[in-house]
Amino acid sequence: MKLFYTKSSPYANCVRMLITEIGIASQLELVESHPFDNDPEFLAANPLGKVPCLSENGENILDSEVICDFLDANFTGGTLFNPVYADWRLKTLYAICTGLMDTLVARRMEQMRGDEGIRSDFWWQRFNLAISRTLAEIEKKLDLLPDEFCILHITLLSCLAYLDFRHQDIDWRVDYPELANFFKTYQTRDCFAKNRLS
Ligand SMILES: N[C@@H](CCC(=O)N[C@@H](CS)C(=O)NCC(=O)O)C(=O)O
Repeated sequence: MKLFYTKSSPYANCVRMLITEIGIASQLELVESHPFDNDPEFLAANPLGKVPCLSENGENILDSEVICDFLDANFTGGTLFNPVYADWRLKTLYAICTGLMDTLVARRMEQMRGDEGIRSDFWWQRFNLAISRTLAEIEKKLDLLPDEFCILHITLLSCLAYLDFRHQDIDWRVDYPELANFFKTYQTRDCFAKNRLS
């Protein structure tokens, strides 16, 4: 199995963390492929031109959520997803976390547009408000997280790490101390420590 990824992608980071968590690194070939390089093999695997993408026996699997679900189902019988699939509240919390990741990446793209002098104040403001509302909502719902480590932990860890990596102007630890505690608790876990964003 071949995984196209970048070290800077929070989506790919979820997949990398899951691979470490379930101990299947030796079964995957990791191919670092920056989407902007438009590598033909990568574009043939994912016409959307986005990482991550998993290729397996001529079959391409995307996006990050589907890849994580596929690997978890095939190698653990669903240990990391089952607790979420069993509870609609957790499914919703998972959707909120993946939605937060989308907004954080959209804010990053807006930063890059800023480098071209075309940042939109309207969207910048809108993303900022969505991010603060969503972090507050996740903090309120942290108690819902199952004791057993699952895909929700991975996704939330990846969001918080991405905040530190690309959005250092957002002082989330001050405004959301429970999220800071969560991060502190899990940042030493192997799957996180071995897959830093860079
Ligand atoms: N929904 C996708 C999103 C993937 C995504 O947007 N990846 C970004 C990197 S963080 C990307 O490859 N962007 C390149 C582009 O949009 O052209 C997933 O969960 O995998």
